[in-house]
Amino acid sequence: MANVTRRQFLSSLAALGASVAVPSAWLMASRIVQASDEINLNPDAKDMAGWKISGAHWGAFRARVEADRVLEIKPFEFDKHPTDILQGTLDVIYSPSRVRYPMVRLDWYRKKQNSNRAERGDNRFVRVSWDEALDILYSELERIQKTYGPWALHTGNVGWRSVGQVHSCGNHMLRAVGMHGRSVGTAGDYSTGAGQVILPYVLGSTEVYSQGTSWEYILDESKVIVMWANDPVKNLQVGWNTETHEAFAYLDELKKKVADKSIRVICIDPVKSKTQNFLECEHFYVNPQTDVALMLALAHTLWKENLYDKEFIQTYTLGFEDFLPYLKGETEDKVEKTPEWAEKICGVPAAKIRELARLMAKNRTQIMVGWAIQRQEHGEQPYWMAAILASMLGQIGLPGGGISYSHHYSSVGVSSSGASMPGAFPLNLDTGRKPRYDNTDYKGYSSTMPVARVIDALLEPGKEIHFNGHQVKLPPYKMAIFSGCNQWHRHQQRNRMKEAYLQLETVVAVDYNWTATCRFADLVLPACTPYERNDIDAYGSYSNRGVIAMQKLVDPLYHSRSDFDIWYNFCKRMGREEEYSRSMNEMQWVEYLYEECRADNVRKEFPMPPFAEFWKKGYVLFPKGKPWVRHADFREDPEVNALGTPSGFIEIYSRKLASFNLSDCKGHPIWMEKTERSLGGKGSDKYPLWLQSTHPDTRLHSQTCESESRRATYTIKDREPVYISPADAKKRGIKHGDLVRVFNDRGQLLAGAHISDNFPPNVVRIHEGAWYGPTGPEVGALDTYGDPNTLTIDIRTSELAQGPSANTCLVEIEKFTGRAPAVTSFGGPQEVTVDGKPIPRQRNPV
Ligand SMILES: Nc1nc2c(c(=O)[nH]1)N[C@H]1C(S)=C(S)[C@@H](COP(=O)(O)OP(=O)(O)OC[C@H]3O[C@@H](n4cnc5c(=O)[nH]c(N)nc54)[C@H](O)[C@@H]3O)O[C@H]1N2
Ligand SMILES: Nc1nc2c(c(=O)[nH]1)N[C@H]1C(S)=C(S)[C@@H](COP(=O)(O)OP(=O)(O)OC[C@H]3O[C@@H](n4cnc5c(=O)[nH]c(N)nc54)[C@H](O)[C@@H]3O)O[C@H]1N2
Ligand SMILES: [Mo]
Repeated sequence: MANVTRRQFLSSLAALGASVAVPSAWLMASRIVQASDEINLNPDAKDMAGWKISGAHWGAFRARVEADRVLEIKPFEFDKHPTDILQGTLDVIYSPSRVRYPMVRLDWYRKKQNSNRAERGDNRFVRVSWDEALDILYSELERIQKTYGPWALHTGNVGWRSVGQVHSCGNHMLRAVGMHGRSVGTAGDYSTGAGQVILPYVLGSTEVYSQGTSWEYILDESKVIVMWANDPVKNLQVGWNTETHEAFAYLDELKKKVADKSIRVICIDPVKSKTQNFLECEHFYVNPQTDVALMLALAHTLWKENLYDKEFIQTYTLGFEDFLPYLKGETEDKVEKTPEWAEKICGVPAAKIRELARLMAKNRTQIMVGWAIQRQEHGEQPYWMAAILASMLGQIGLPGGGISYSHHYSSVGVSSSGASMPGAFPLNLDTGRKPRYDNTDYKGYSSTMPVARVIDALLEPGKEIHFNGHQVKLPPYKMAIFSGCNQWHRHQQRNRMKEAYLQLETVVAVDYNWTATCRFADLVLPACTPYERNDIDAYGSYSNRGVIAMQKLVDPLYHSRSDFDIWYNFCKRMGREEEYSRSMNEMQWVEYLYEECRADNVRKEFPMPPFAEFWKKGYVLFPKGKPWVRHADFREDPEVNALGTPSGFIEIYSRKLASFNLSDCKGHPIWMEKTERSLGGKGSDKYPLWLQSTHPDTRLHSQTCESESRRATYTIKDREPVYISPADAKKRGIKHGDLVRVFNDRGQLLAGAHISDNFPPNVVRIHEGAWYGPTGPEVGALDTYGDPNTLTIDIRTSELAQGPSANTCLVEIEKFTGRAPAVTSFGGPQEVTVDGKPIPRQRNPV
């Protein structure tokens, strides 16, 4: 997936899905949705005449703007299930943590690449002009290419940059830097590192980014829905493109069906999730990180009680007979995977395991797997094992049955309209001209590395690792550029990162927020927010429900500039700015992407109005697509509609994977003990509490954490909450609202104790995305706010996928009794003169 953005990846899959899903007769009858058809104008809508429109991962919205100031933001009239996250949007613009000016780290300003790197993170920066900043950036890239070569520059940037296709900031950075010279890119992402690698071997596609069976079918046909490590009510608040929140209408329906007992929903999760509380459905507790054992015991029951679908196994799968001996205890480990065996590991009584197996076999059962169980050590195994379980149930390809790995993401399950969505500003050099430094000599190092192994590359340069069937030699890069991702939020194990960063000569961050990634950079460039520029975006990531205008609300604040502007001016230093922009400005690009999309849709009989009309109105909506069943075509004819696996069938045993001969991913899924596991597992004597760092209910990762008004709704003593069970709190003398220290051998942080019945003993949670705020730059410094990646472990999921393992983490918690240091995460840099004298930062000098 190197150099393929998630959107491109999605649109190619969506296109595939659409061609299967949408019969042409229906296409012929299509039309634009009229406001009166589908928009229940909400009561506020009539007051919103003249308000501007824009979009975000957390939904489309209207903004009241007066005298170049955004005064109010309300959900777009179409959005019937807006999220509270939207309330953070105003503060995104006016946050005290904005990057205001181009800034250079004090010691780097003085000594350039020979700076004292251990000072990184002390947050002292010198303000420079845009000209000086871009000259510095340009000459650094010249130096890197001349002194080293393309292996020395890291540009891996797959992250949750804002929506908007013209200003897709990663594309701008890659295109501009790519005109200058080559660099090291990354493969995969932090979301589904393990899942997207294992599932193509098993089911023939990543599945995690695939459109899933439509909710209509699920609501009509499913009798049992198993939400396995899955919290859609929390996670559907955001989407990869501007989110429509249409999936919530179906979740409302599901709630009714749970109440009238026509569908049983079972949430298999150590924690009582937001979804389980919302649906008021059944909670099925499992010990953390032990799902594979539970799945094996379910499979064992299906086999032992002859409940599995032999015909399905025979017709659609390969290798069951190679897997069965492991289940029966006839392989090396000599352990039969009985419910009694599993009970000791997963904590679920054997009788309850049998009961669940029978329930799933006797009813139309839809399994929906979330992603957190593959964001842990051996995360490939539960994904593969869940596919085997679903194969044994024999319902894959039936409406309301089978398995899905994506129904908690970006409104998957809301059917696709079939319309085309706007393309993006091109990331690749497409002009036929070569980069200024056309050096392809990577000195034997790989030009692409798995994204979660970027810190390994600094600490173990030149190490050869396996990655998805080939060898990767980790490049000892000297310079890194980050844009549209927050590396010092997303990556694991802060103190290890600090040590690794000592290897870096120069670090550049482009952001609108003064995140920890900026704090630990040498050169910081102020991007403007998406609300300070014009753009266009898809409305709905998979539903392709429409096209949204992102109308500039206000001019860029302070000295910030759009990413387009930044890199256009960078390209001037090579005299290639017109080639970069194709001689089109921002608004011309918006119109160009719209017209391209419109031409496509005219061919598909989805008429769209002329650009000026669209821009004035602010959106185009398309009719909802036809319901669809995932894998139905495969079920209908497995020869003609073969899967993308080596054999074309579901691979219960994979010869290909077995041939890689890996220590931690074999020819079929197996149960493996973890490096760290609670409840008697390794390390639990010293650190008994399992820390899960799930995705925040109140934010998108680190985005909107900068909003003071939003933080006020969830922080405790100004710190990120750590959720803890009443029993664990009591044992430690901790009361709700106490300041606590959470620690292990990797780090320590302050957090606010939030005692909750949703959490069982030995399980605690800190949401990912909490801004890292160390007391100082040194290794081991206390994090004052509560970033869970201060504590997580930076190990691979396996040799196969090399994904991140954030959810393999043990900690201890104690009441904090000392004098609490102030939170250092927010409010920007400490500006200093070139002599190091502090310059006070005004609170909001717009
Ligand atoms: N412990 C733990 N860690 C995790 C996870 C976990 O479950 N547990 N989850 C992982 C997952 S799944 C993911 S996807 C990652 C997310 O990691 P990231 O994608 O890095 O997270 P974000 O906080 O969304 O960071 C996006 C950054 O881009 C900036 N940005 C937004 N718009 C623009 C723009 O237009 N221009 C520029 N220049 N910058 C912009 C934002 O201000 C923000 O700093 O985190 C991973 N990390
Ligand atoms: N509001 C909001 N929504 C988001 C995001 C966000 O930041 N905020 N981020 C988006 C992104 S980039 C991604 S990748 C997805 C993430 O989607 P996921 O990775 O699926 O989400 P998480 O919230 O990390 O975890 C989901 C559930 O898994 C459970 N779980 C964790 N470990 C285990 C385990 O060992 N066994 C079992 N059975 N359950 C376990 C957790 O308790 C939680 O209820 O969410 C997306 N949606
Ligand atoms: Mo993600």
